[in-house]
Amino acid sequence: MKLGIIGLPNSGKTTLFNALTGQGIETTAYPEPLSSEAHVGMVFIPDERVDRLSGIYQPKKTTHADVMCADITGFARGISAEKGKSALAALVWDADAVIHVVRAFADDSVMHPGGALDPAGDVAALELELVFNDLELTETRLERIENSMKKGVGRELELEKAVLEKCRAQLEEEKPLRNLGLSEEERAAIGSLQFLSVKPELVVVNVGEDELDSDETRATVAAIEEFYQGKDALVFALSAKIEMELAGLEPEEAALFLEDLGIAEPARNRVLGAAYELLGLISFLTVGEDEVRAWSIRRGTPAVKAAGKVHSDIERGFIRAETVAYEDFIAAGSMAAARDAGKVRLEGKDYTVADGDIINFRFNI
Ligand SMILES: Nc1nc2c(ncn2[C@@H]2O[C@H](COP(=O)(O)OP(=O)(O)O)[C@@H](O)[C@H]2O)c(=O)[nH]1
Ligand SMILES: [Mg+2]
Repeated sequence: MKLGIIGLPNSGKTTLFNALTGQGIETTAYPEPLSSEAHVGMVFIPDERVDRLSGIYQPKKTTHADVMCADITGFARGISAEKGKSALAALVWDADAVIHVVRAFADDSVMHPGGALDPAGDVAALELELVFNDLELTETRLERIENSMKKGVGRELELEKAVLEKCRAQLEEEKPLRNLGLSEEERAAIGSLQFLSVKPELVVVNVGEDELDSDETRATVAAIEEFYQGKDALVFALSAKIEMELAGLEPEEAALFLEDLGIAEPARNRVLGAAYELLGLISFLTVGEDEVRAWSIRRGTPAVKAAGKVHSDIERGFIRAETVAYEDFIAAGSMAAARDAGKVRLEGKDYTVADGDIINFRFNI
């Protein structure tokens, strides 16, 4: 699973990347040169449950769930026309979801590629690049399908053709595909095409540190929310600069800094929680004296596949998943008490793992 950070130059992508990954990549007040090299890092997903279980078990090792994150450089207005769709697609194609950073901080020392602050306009401009990419892709594919059908082959492509026509109409109106709200079946029909404007998006409105809670910020967020219509997209306001500073502080210092700013917790936690959800991921937990750990799986994953995350031998030799919901475990106070209360279930291969399940896999090889 991979998150890609996109945005116009100087919107604060690298700053946010540093805040999320704890890395210290150089940020620049001038647009970075166009390059296909993304900065890549792992992001740990904050999870209070892991911290609490770790407090209870005092394991040798505590491991949070993680996802890969890439700071993608090279986006600019007009890039789809200038560099062509393959260049654009190459930048983002392997991201499962996108964090789209929008500049809303005023700072004369940081060049603004559009000349002046215009967060909603910038959002529309970048989405338009994705839309152009997808429109070209749609037209090329439709032409192919129509040619095949003229020759009397490709009847199985009827559904794909119908979905593509729907997509074309949407894209011609310069609207992203994610707003279409395609069904699972429709998505599957066009699944082989690398559409960009269909990827789920977390839009981060990067505001100045004194604008975190202002009317102007709320108005900007509302305008951008209207653009996305809540379909596979969430909009947050934060200050990437503050988040990056916070990420570099010791916990006590960070707490003081937050107090100074009048913020309850770093936006990082909310952003990552939301990103995790957009990726369609949930966590199950394993506990013990050696390790307390969160594992990410796609929502809907059966127990036997979840076992495979831990080890392929456990998947192969799967017998049962001894499962207790995190809340039940905490309410009972210990594994023994949870068992006495009848809260520890023995689940089979096909059991759909739920977020927060604490699982002990029984297996035999
Ligand atoms: N004042 C202010 N400056 C910021 C903020 N976020 C980023 N910057 C500055 O904007 C410039 C561009 O940031 P960078 O993360 O390199 O942008 P990128 O081109 O999107 O990767 C740098 O000088 C940052 O220090 C912010 O929230 N407030
Ligand atoms: Mg950058």
